[in-house]
Formats: sequence, C-alpha cells, structure tokens
Amino acid sequence: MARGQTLVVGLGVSGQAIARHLARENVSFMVADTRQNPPGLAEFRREHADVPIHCGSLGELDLEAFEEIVLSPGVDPRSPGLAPFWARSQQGGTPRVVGEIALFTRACHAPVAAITGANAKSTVTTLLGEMACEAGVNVAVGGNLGTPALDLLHTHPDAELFVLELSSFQLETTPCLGAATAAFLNLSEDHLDRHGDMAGYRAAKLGIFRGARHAVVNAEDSMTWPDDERLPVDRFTTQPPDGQQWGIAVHDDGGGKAPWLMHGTRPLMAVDELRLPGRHNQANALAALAMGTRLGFSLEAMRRVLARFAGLPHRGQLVGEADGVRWVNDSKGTNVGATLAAIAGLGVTLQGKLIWLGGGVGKGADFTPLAEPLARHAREAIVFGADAPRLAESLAASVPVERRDSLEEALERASVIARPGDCVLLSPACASLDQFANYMARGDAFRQWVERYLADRQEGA
Ligand code: UMA
Ligand code: ADP
Repeated sequence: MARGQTLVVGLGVSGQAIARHLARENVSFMVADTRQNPPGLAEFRREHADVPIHCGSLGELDLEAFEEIVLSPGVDPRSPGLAPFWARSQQGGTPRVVGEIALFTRACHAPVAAITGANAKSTVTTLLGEMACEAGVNVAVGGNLGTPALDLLHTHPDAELFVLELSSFQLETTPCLGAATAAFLNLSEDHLDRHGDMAGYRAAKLGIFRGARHAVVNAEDSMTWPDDERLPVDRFTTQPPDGQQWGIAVHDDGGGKAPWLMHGTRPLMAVDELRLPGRHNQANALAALAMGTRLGFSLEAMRRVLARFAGLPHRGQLVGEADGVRWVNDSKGTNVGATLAAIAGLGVTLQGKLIWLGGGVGKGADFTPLAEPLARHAREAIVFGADAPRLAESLAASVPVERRDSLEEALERASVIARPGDCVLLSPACASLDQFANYMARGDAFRQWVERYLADRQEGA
C-alpha cells in the first residue's frame, strides 16, 4: 500500500458517496468493510473497477500506511481496531481519521445550515429546505436524511445553500463544520450503545457548533446549549418568549385572542395556521423560523410553508379520520424522547383521549417516563412486540394496559374502544426490527390497516 492513500471504511450509502467523491477528485483510495460480503459489493466493483476492496477485519490491514481514514457514520471510531488511530488523530497525528462530512466541508463553498438533535431533525431539515425554496434560494437538502451530503455537491453544483440533517455519528468525525447557522433541537436517550452515556452523546452532538457563526437551541433543554459563550444564539421555547426568544404567547390581531408563534414581542403567525399538528411541532416550526430568519428568508415565505407543510410520512401523520376518531402514524417515534413529545404534543390538542400503541425493540431504554403523560392523556395503552412485557410492567400502575402479539391485533383492540374525540396514536418508543423490516414498514402496516378498516366501515354504512 502506497503511503498517502485514503482508506474508506464501510460500503453502505455513505461509503459509496465517499468513494464517488474521491473518484471525482482523483484521490487514490481503497475501501474496506468489516462484513465478508457487504450488500452492494458487486455494484461497487462495477462502478469502481480499479479500486482495491478489503472485506473482513480492519486488523488485517496496515492502517499506519494510510494518510487518511474516512469512516462511514455507522463505524465506531472507538472500536478496538480503530481506537488508537482515532485517539492519535484527535491529537493531530496521522493517519487522520474523519467522516464523510469532513470531506464535505473541505469541498463545499456555499453556506451550510445544519440540524441535529435526538429527535425532529428530519422535520426541521425538510421545513427549512422548503422555506429556502419558497424564498427563492437554490438549496440542496440532505445528509443523514435523503441524499448523502457528498452527493449533494455533485447533484447541486450551483447550490447557494446546503441544509443538512446531521447525526451524532456524523458530527463526532467532523473536525470543523463551520455552519452559517446550526441547530441543536433536543437531547434524550438514544444511541448510548455507541456513545457510552448521555455526556458522550451530547459531546458528539455539540460538534455541530464547531466553527459555527450562529446557533439555534432549545431554551427548555440546557443540554442543547453550546459551551462557547461567544456564539450568537437564538433560543426557542413553547412557553411565552423571554426577551428575544422564539416562543408561543397569546396575541390578539383584532380577530380575538389566540396562541401565536412569536419572536420576542413580534407576532409571527397564529398557531392555528400551522398545518403540522401538536405542541412539539410548534417547537419545530419555531426552530426553522429562527434559522430561516438568520439566513434572510422573508417571514411571508416561511409562513406560506408552515401553512401547507403537513409533515413527513410516519412522523405524527394523520392517516385517517372517521366517527370523530383520528388515526395517527408516528412510527418514527423509535425512542422514549420522541414518543413523549408525540404523546404530550398531541394529547393537549384532543377533546377526547389518546389510545396509545407502542412496543417493539426498546434498546434497553427506561420506559417509566411514559407513565405520567399516558396517565394524563391516554384511555388505554396497547402494547405489542418484543418489549411488550417490559412496557406493561412500567405502565400498569398508571394507565390501563392491554397486551397483544401484533400491531394488527393492537389496532383491532383500538377500534373497539375508540370514542369520538379520541386519537389512536402509533408512536412505539421502540425500534421495529423484531416484527418489521424498518419503521417505514411498520408505519405502512398501520396505514394499510386503518385504510382497510375505514373502507370496510364505509361499505357497511
Ligand atoms: N460497517 C463496517 N463496520 C462497522 C459498521 C458498519 O464495515 O463497524 C459497514 C457495514 O457492513 C455496511 C456499511 O458499513 O456495509 C454501512 O454503513 P453505515 O452503517 O454508516 O450506513 P450507511 O448505509 O452508510 O448510512 C449512513 C447512515 N447510517 C447510520 O448512521 C447508521 C444513514 O443514516 C445516512 O442516511 C447515510 O449514511 C448517508 O449519510 C440512517 C440512520 O439510521 C438513516 N442514521 C441514524 C439515525 O438517524 O438515528 C444515525
Ligand atoms: P429525526 O430525524 O431526528 O428522527 P423526525 O423529524 O424524523 O426526527 O421525527 C422523529 C420523531 O420525533 C417523530 O416521529 C416524533 O415522534 C418525534 N418528534 C417530533 N418533534 C419533536 C420534538 N420537537 N421533540 C421531541 N420529539 C419530537
């Protein structure tokens, strides 16, 4: 192996984007994947016939010989084979160990708006991207969501702005992002298997502020606040704003008093005008407004987007409504923090009660924080999947709990007990992998069942 070469680790979506980028830049590189036969290998060989590929343990490679090692996000820089190189690289030594976003920042010459958080990243990223479009900006949107960041450079060579959703995995291997504006939306337990504890998870996410010129953070979650006190910061809250915060307060525009999204004392738009449902989405709208304002978008353009954006599939998505009962697919609620937001956010908007459907693979999370909001907002909790017993045990003292084997059986039960004004909410607080290919397949199963059920009722009526 010639010294000076780059090693790309991981042959997934990100690794393929890294390889395409290095090939375009005429950088000599090889790829490695710790799986013996990673999916996409044959396709990769066809696309990059001259690129050496190593499948198997990284220990079989002479890592010292590389100048740079570029990791896919799913590859842990602290894994045994990489840890010494990662530690040395942190001290400025070689080989440099970085991730895809480090290569992106080197090659990108347009401003970047970056979004991270345990939850709501995709929603805020998409909202901000739509706002940019509406404001007439040539924008490219991607990252952890949709198109990998490095591919955006190629698909949008004339972009005036990049809006990127970034995960903790991507941020920890990015030495200096240099964002024009960077949002850290919230922090709750997730990915602790990789980051060790909440401090490690937070430290990785704080990477979003390295080199940033502006920050947007959650006034109600001090874990999202940057350590660097010199960084200009906008804060959002779902409470009445304090000073120049972005918040929600009662305002009368002549048509009577109503809750409005506010920037300090400036009314922005009535909460009623927002198409996205729930209190948590009001927070998301405020975060996007704060970023968009910093980027110079007009309030009119941003309001038009907020009035029409109905949300992404599987995130608090209304999939059917009949007899006063709403059926909401929040299958992307795959951790306790997300589900707490969905329960509290939707619960406060209901005339009736929630019928909550949850379960799957709990990733070892503590479910007890769900008990209090469910006691307040839910008629019943119907649990299914691998961690149903643990969920039932955590909730039974606070809310009526029914256990079912499958999502379909949980839905049957929900249809029997739902009353007008209620909302049947699938927000499982768990990964789906015990019973589904992914959270999208779970959400699709929910939607299909609801559509069939509502069609049958209509036929029967
Ligand atoms: N691999 C190794 N060794 C390892 C781990 C993985 O060789 O120790 C190999 C695997 O065998 C596989 C490849 O690396 O061939 C997979 O790489 P990856 O896990 O980094 O996944 P990608 O397909 O490259 O997708 C990644 C993100 N995945 C993760 O962070 C786990 C995608 O986010 C992202 O969209 C994509 O890069 C483009 O940037 C997905 C995700 O689940 C949506 N993200 C997590 C989340 O949102 O919670 C962080
Ligand atoms: P991410 O990309 O971070 O996973 P998404 O926008 O896909 O975020 O939303 C995932 C889930 O997060 C939603 O399905 C919902 O349950 C929850 N969620 C949405 N908004 C918020 C918020 N402001 N705070 C906490 N959780 C939220």
